Amino acid sequence: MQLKEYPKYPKYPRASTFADDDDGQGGGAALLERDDQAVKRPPRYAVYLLNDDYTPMEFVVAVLQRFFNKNSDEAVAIMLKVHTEGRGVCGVYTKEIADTRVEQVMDMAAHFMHPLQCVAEPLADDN
Ligand code: TYC
Repeated sequence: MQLKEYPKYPKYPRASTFADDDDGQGGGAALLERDDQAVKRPPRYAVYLLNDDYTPMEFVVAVLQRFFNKNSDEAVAIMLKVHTEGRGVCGVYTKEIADTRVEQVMDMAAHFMHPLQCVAEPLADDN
């Protein structure tokens, strides 16, 4: 079904007030004339796996599937990237979720006594 765009009604701006809404209105911040208090996306964190010489490849693939929702092809590709390049991104999350993923990976690695390392790093400001 092809719907016409409904007329704009600035009195009640749409809930999202991010600067890059792409609605041709310059974002809710301008609309509300509150540039200084513009809503920003929360900072995001990339979670990385680091290579080592001892953790079995199968374990790394299992971790990527379990905690980062990768299918087996994606998991193998990321594991091989880490294996050959030293590190690779498993996912990008808000701080709490990134920290939780790191904790889960480190916990499972310790349980199986593998030296696998997982770290979270802030992405360059993407707001
Ligand atoms: N280098 C490991 C091996 O050869 C495999 C490996 C891949 C380990 C990725 C850690 O994050 C890692 N068994």
